[in-house]
Amino acid sequence: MERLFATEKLGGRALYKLHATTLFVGICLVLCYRATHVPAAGRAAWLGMLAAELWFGFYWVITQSARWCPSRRCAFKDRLAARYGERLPCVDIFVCTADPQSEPPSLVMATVLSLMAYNYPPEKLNVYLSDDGGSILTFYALWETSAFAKHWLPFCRRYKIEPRSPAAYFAQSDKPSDPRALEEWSFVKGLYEEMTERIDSAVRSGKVPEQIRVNHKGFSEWNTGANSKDHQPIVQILIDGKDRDAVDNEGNVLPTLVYMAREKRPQYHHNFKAGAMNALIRVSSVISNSPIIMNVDCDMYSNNSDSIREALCFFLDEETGHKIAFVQYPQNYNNMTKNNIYGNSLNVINKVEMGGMDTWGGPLYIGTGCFHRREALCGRTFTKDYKEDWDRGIKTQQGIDLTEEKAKSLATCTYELNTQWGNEIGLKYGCPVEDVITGLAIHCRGWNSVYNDPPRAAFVGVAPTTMAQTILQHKRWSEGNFSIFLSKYCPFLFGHGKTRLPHQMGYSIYGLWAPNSLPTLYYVVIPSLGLLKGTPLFPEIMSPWITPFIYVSVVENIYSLYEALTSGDTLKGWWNGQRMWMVKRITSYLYGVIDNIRKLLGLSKMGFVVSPKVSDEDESKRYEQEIMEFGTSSPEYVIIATIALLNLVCLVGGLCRILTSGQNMQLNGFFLQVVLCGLLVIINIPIYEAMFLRKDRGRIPFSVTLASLGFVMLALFVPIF
Ligand SMILES: *[C@@H]1O[C@H](CO)[C@@H](O)[C@H](O)[C@H]1NC(C)=O
Ligand SMILES: CC(=O)N[C@H]1CO[C@H](CO)[C@@H](O)[C@@H]1O
Repeated sequence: MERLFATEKLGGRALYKLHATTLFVGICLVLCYRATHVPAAGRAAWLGMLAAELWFGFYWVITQSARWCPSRRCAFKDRLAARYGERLPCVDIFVCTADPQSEPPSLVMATVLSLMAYNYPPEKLNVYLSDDGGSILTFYALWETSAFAKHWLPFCRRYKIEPRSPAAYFAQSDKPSDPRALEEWSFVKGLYEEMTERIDSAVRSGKVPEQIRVNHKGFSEWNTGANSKDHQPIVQILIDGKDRDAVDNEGNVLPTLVYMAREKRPQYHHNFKAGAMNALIRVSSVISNSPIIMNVDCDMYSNNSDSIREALCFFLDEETGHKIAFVQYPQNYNNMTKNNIYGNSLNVINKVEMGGMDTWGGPLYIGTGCFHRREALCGRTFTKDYKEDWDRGIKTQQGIDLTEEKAKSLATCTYELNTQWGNEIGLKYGCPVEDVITGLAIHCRGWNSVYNDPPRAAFVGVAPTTMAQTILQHKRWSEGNFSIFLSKYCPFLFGHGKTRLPHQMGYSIYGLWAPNSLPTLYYVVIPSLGLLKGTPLFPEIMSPWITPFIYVSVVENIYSLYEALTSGDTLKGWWNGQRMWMVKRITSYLYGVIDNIRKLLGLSKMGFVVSPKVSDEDESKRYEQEIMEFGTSSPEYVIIATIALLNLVCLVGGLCRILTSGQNMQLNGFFLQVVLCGLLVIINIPIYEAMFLRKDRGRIPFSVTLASLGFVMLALFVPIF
C-alpha cells in the first residue's frame, strides 16, 4: 500500500562527517595543548581556559547528534483524500490565553477564527479556549467571534482564501477585482473591523456593554464578582456543533466552540499553562473526546487551512502511524525584520536541529503547533497491539446544560488532588517548560514523534520585539530545560534504555543551554584582561600549536554561517545572531543557571512570566529599523554594557602596551588575544552606540553606563593574574 508520508534523508552527509571529524581532531589538539603547556605564571587563568574549552568541546559533541543524519518529512494529502475521503477522525483544538492586557483578545480571536476555518468537516472540529485570566472581556470577545464566524467561515470556503486569520488576511490581501466578490469582501471586512473595534473598546474600558451582559446567560458567571485569581469554574459552550440550529448563514454546520476558565482559588496552586491544558483535556473529554488534540499558542494563527489533513497523513499511515504520539510543526514568526536583530528567527533550530532529532525518535514537543494522540498525552504506554479507535468521540449530547455542569466539575481546583494528573497523566507540572518534559516522558513511554516543516508555514506567531522580551524568553527556556537536566528527568538518566543515546543528546542541546553561560563569560573577559595586563593565554603566532586554534574557530564559524544562510537568514542576520548568541549566554543563560542553583538550595520557587505581545509605537518603529531597544535600567543591561566596555578598554590598553614596548615578541605572543578582543569590540559596536551616541528613548540609560564603568574599573584593579 502506498505510504501517506515520505521520509527523506538529507544528502551530503559524508562531507559533513568528514568536516566534523577534522573539527573533532582540532578540538582534541587544542585541549592537548592546554593540558601540556600550563605556564608557571598565570596558571589559574590558564586552567580556567582549559575548563572553558573542555566544556565547549563537550557541548559541540552534544550538538552533533542533531546534525549527524537529519531527515525531512513530506505528507501526501491527496493520497489521504483518496483513501479516506471525509471519513476522518474528530479533532479537538486547544488555545490557551492568560491575560487580556498582554495578549489582546482581538489578536486571540483572529487565531480562533483561523482555527475554526480549517478545511475540515466542521462537525468533527472542536475549538476550546482556556482563559486563565478568567476575564469577562475574553469571554465577550469569544462571544462576538461565535457570531462573526457565521459570516467568516462561508466566506473562507467560497473564495478559498488563505490565510484564514481575518487579521492576517485583510492586512495582506488585495481587493478582489470581480465586483460581486468585492462587495462581499468589503462587507465581511467591515463586519470584522466593527467587531474588533467593539472588542478593543470593551478591553480599553474594562467593561462589557450592559445590553449584551443582561441578554445572554453566559455573562451571569461574572455577576458574583469573579476575579482572575479567585473564581468558580466556568465552561460555556458557545457553539454546539451537535445542535442542528448552530449553522452559519448558508446553513452549514459550525465547529463546536467552547470557553473555559478553570476554577482558581488563592490557596490552590494552578500550575500555569500545564494546569490549563490538563483541565482542557478533561473538559473536552465530556464534550467531544476526539482522538486527536491540537494545541497552539493564542498568538499563533493557522497559515494553512490544510494542516490538519497533513498531520493526519502521519497518524493514519498504515505502516508506522500507530507509533506516532505527536506531530510537531515549527514555530514561525511573521514580524521578523530582515536581519533578525534579536536573533529570534529560530531558523537554525527549525531547519536543522529539529529535523536532526527526528531521525532518532522525534522532535521535542514545543508547546505550540502540535498535534497529539489523546491516548499518548494521557499517559498510555506504546504497545504493538494497541489499535486506535479513530471513530471515537462523543456523537450525541445529553443536553448542553448537563454537559456544562459535568465539564465544570472536571475543572475545579480540587479535582486533581490525589490523582496522577500532572505526573503520569497529561502535561507534567513543576517545570517552566512543561511542554518539553511532557514530550520527553512520551518518548520514554515508547512513542515516536514526527517533525513536519512544510515549505509554507503552517502556524505563524509573534516574536519578541525588544531586548528585554528576548532575554526573558530565553531565560525561561534555558532555565526550564536546565532544570529538567538537573532533575530525575535528565535525558541521560530518565531516557536511558528507553530512547537512543543520540536522542538523549538532542534533548541535552537545550538542557545544557544554560551552563554555556559560565565558560562564555570566562572567554569574553579573561583573555581580554590578559591582553591588557600582559598575560599570554594562547600559543604564539609562530608556534605550530596555533593551527588547531585557528582551524577550529574559523571552520566552526564558517559552518555556522553556512547553516544560517541555508536556513533563510541573511549575512547580517547571522552576524546579529552571533551578537545575540553572546548576549543571551551572558544574561539569560546566566540567570537560568543562577535561578536553578537558588531552586536547588530551596531559595526560590518556580515562576512563570507571560511575555507581552504588545509594544508601543516608538518601540515598534525602532524594531522595524533594526535598532536595539534597551530603555530601562536593568541588571542584564549592566552585564552587557560592562562586557562591551571592558573589551574596548582592554583592546585599547593592550594595543598601547604592545606598541610602546617596542618588542616584536609582544605582538607574536598576543596575536589571538588581539583578534578575539578585537572581534568582541566589533560585534559590540551597537552597544557602544546605545551607550554613547544614541539620543532616543531606547538607548542604554546613563545609570547603566555609569554602573558598568564602575564594574570595569573594579575588574581592572582586581589582581586576577
Ligand atoms: C503564509 O501563507 C502564505 C500563503 O497564504 C504564504 O505566502 C506565506 O509565506 C506564509 N507565511 C509564512 C511565514 O511562511
Ligand atoms: C506585536 C507586533 O509587534 N506586531 C508587529 C509584527 O510585525 C508586523 C510587520 O512588521 C507589524 O505590522 C506588527 O505590528
